[in-house]
This record gives sequence, C-alpha cells and structure tokens, in this order.
Amino acid sequence: MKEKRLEEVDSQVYGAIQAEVRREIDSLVMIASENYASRAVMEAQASVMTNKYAEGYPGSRYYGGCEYVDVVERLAIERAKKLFQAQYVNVQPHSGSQANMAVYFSFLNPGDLIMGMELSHGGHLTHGSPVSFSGQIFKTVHYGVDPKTHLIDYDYVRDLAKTHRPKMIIAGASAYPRRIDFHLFREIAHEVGAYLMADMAHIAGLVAVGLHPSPIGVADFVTSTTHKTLRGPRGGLLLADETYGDKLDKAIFPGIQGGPLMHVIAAKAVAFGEALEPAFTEYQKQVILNARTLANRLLSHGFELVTGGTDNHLLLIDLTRFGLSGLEAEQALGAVGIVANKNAVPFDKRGPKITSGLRLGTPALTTRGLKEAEMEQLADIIKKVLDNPHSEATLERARSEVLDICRAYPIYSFWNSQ
Ligand code: DSN
Repeated sequence: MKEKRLEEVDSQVYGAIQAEVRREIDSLVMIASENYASRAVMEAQASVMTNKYAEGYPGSRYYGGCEYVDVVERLAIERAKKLFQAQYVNVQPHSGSQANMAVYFSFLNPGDLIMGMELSHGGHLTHGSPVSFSGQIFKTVHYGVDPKTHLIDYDYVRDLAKTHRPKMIIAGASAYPRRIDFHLFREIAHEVGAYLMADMAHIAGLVAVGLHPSPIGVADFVTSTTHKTLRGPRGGLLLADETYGDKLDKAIFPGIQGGPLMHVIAAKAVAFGEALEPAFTEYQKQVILNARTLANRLLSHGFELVTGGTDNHLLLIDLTRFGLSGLEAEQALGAVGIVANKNAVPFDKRGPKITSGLRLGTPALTTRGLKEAEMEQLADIIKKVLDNPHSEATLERARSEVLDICRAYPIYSFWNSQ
C-alpha cells in the first residue's frame, strides 16, 4: 500500500490546499455562513473513517466492521440531543439541503404546496425556489418581509397561509438579521393544519446556547447545517419529535442517501462536544456583540442596513443609495482581503449575480479572536474601501491593515509545522 504524503504524490492538489491555507490565514472571512473548524474537528474528518461503508444506523447496519463507526455516530446523536434538547436526531444528512429534502420526502407528496420565505427577502433556495428541487417537485407560495421595516410580516404570513392552505410552512433564512418567531409560525401552521419545518442552519450555534429562541419542540421538524455558527465540519443535521423518527430515518437512508460519511459524522461528534463546553456560549455571545458593534459603526458611517441593525450573527448593507452594486462591493473588499458576499436585499432591482446588498457575518472573525475594537476598525476599513474602490493607494493601505489584523489573530498556525 502506498503511504507517501500528499505533497509527494500530487503536487497540484497539495499546492491548491496550501494556497487555500494561506488564503484563509491572510484574509478576514465575513461570509456569514462560513467559520473555521477546529484542528480536532479536522483531524476527525481527515481520519480513516472515510473508508467505511455503514449503510443503516448504529446497531443495524448492512455491512460488517461497523463497531467503531457506531461509536462515533452514537456519540454525535447523543451530544446533539443534549445540545438542542431534542428527542430525535439524525446526523447523516450530507448537507442542509439533504436534511430539507428528507423532511419534504417524508411528509409531502409531489405537487403538494409548501410555503417558504422568498429567496430575495432572505430565504433559501431549498425553501421552494423554482431553480431548486424544492420548487420543481412541490408547488410553492412565498412570504416575504414588510416593504418598510424589512421584518417578516407575520400578518401577511397568516393571511397567505389561510388563503393557500400549504401542507408545510418553512421558517428559516439565510440572510435575515433579526430573530425569527418560531412560536408565531407554529400558531399559524396550527391554524391552517400545516406541518412546520424550521431551518436553523444559520443560527444553530446561537440556538445551542440559548441566544436565539429554539425551534426544537416548537416546529415539527428542525433542519440545520453543522458548519456555520455551529462551527463543525461541513454537513447537515435533522432533529424532530421522536414520533417522526422512523419516517425521517428511512427518508435519509435508503430514501435519498447511500453510505453515510462516517468521517464527517466523527467530526460532527467532536464539534457537538465542543459546543457543549462553556467556552462555546462565550463565543456565541461575542459573535452577537461583534455583529452589533459592526452594525453600529457602519450606521455611524452612513450605511443603510436592512432592518436598521442586527440581533444575530449577520447584517445586510443595502447599497442601493450608496452608488455601488453588491458585486462591486464584494470585489473591492476582496481586493483588500475582506471576504464577503454580494446578497439581494428585499425588493432588489438588480439580479442575483449583481445585487444591491452585501451580507456580512461575524462567526469566523470571532473564532479568530476579534472583538469590538477590531469590529470598529473593520467598519472603518470597509467605509474607506467602498468610498474609494478604485484608488490603488486606499486599497493598498486597507490591505496592509487587514494583514496586520490577520497576523495579530492567527489561525491554523500548526499547519506549516506539520
Ligand atoms: N450558502 C449558504 C449561505 O451562504 O447562507 C446557505 O446554504
């Protein structure tokens, strides 16, 4: 068996990975859905468990040799149950999209009506967008935010639900800077006899420590990813009341997935263990404090924020009146080492590849150790760059400030010493 190191075997892949390490070390990630997984999480994910087929569930597999992968899957399930106070957990979804698909396929028939948040108002592709399986297999009606406040208009959600009688309502967002009232969604779903699915992918870390009201025990089904605020490996997660467990298990396997990614499940177990530590609560508090500080400083610079601020880990700058598109802002910030993403704002007149918004999040920066002072410094840098996106001198100065912050708050220092 070949046991050479990657560096010796494949210089192209090795080179790209090394370049990615360098990029992550030398830039500030403000993409709200990204984070830095710990060394322990990555060790588990890079383990021999990638070799193992384990179709089925712990104690009931279709292959021999599953005794150790059973250990990690049971640990992941038990830890996630404890973290979220959930009765039923499935840690096998490869992604949030797969977790959502499993819920739909368990409790809906093709052609049934689902009701999710409009993508351009902050929703998600898998909540019924016509370009996703969810909008192709199921009929969809979308709710959105109030044109003035940009907050979810719960009265409108109720009216829409009463008019259309969806079979499932989806609560959850990928670009909504405020709390989501899962109890109100529950009431509305109850009034129209619909299932309620909460997709907490963005806010799972906040929910885990009680800094956002939990949808668990409120919604029928809760889906998530494990790599955003939860800071685990890239993957999905499904939680529900015990009574739904059998159907959901079957929908994941054999319904829509084959062999589970046991190395990723091992890494999920590690991440859930980390999230149960008191330090994780402190981390999430700082994520929110950082987002608020960033928002306030941006407001003081005259930027317009969707909803006027944030309650969670992200904020959305509305650049409509600033004179730059989201794409231009993303590119200008990218040039100085601030990685963010263009994002539609509610009622955006530009298309999704250009947009009028910029989404900024604090989970990754906070993992790096940045606090309020650096948030203010970053808001100042963002202002300078977006005011002068074509000035070489401005970009050069900003790049140097960003690099100084990166050096002061290093990540993955073990990498080069391996
Ligand atoms: N792509 C994710 C995000 O950036 O929010 C959602 O799946």
